[in-house]
Amino acid sequence: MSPAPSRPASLAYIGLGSNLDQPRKQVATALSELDALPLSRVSVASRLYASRPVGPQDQPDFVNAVVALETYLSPLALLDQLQALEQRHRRRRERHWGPRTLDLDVLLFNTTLVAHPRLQVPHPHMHTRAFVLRPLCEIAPHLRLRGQPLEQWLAGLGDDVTPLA
Ligand code: ROI
Repeated sequence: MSPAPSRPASLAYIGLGSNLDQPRKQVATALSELDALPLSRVSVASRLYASRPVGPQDQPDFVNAVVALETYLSPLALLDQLQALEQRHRRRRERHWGPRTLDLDVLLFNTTLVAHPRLQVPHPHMHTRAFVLRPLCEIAPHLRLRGQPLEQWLAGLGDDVTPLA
């Protein structure tokens, strides 16, 4: 991620999800594309997980993962990059909460709160979603959301999220 500016990098956590067009491949490819984003590098990536869909059940299971991304981009510049990357995967989203080729969500950005029409950070639903919390817990077990450890949030949710072999 050269050139290295003099200020420290930010640490963003990004959630990845796919349930269309070879989801494992979509997510695996996106992991290396995230590492190649300008002024950014993936410092840790979770394993890939299979998860039952949250929302409408008449759609395929998802593949999910979470990465920690060191970045010198601002939250909105990062969002622009993630949306461009989704488009390169010819993102299809057939209906609200329906199947998609690739979804990339900014979950956390340092301890920054972002309340912008295009972006809310922390992601407003992340503490309710095992498909985010389980991989996040693998790479950042120390994190707390709304004052509560990830494991505690997970304990209150059905656990239908399992690592892929
Ligand atoms: N369900 C699962 N299991 N994984 C996702 O990534 C996912 N993404 C979504 C909705 C449709 C809410 N459900 C999901 O956007």
